[in-house]
Amino acid sequence: MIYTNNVDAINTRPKMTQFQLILGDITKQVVDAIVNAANNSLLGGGGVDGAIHRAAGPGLLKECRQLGGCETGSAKLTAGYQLPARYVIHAVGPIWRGGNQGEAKQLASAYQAVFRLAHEKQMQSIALPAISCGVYGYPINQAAEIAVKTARACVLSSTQTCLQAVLFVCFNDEVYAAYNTALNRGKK
Ligand code: AR6
Repeated sequence: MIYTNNVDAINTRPKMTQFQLILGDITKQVVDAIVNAANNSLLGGGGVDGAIHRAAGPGLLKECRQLGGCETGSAKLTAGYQLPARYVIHAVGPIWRGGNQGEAKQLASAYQAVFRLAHEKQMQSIALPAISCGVYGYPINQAAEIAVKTARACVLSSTQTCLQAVLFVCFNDEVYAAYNTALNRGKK
């Protein structure tokens, strides 16, 4: 089941960028790009990465093999193949090692890289999972704060953003609650 809750909007003249919170599966989202929580190899894995590769079909792995991997805190773009989304942005977040190994900066950097690519391709809508919050063990409340704060800053700093919708896609209630808190905290 998918619950949509329009939780926030940022006035990025001349258009509004709307932030939406969704409980559901990112592979089903009809947007310009879905974001993958990938690893440095970009050759697939479990979690949301596995789900995206399964839904996209073998063409995605073939293209990923040409990319030469991706550094932590960066992102790379591919086509979406059999997904409803036109593109996949493969972002690599940090593995949680207790919080004193630069994880917060790396996570913010991964989100910034996503927004740079979205801006370059003049995307109107993107869907993001909770990068690093599964296998990589990042505490969800801290990660949600970083995701929301960085997304807001990226949208606000771009004077010509085409982004009209930023979807935070939460796979379970705990993730949803963390994003809900983070989105509400930043509201004035
Ligand atoms: N839609 C939306 N969110 C999902 C979905 C889905 N279909 N499936 C899982 N999630 P994870 P990471 C959520 O582990 O922590 C892979 O093996 C999940 O509940 O996918 O960045 C990669 O290849 C969690 O909240 O990514 C890397 O090796 C969030 O997505 C490694 O895992 C991220 O969990 C990356 O680990």
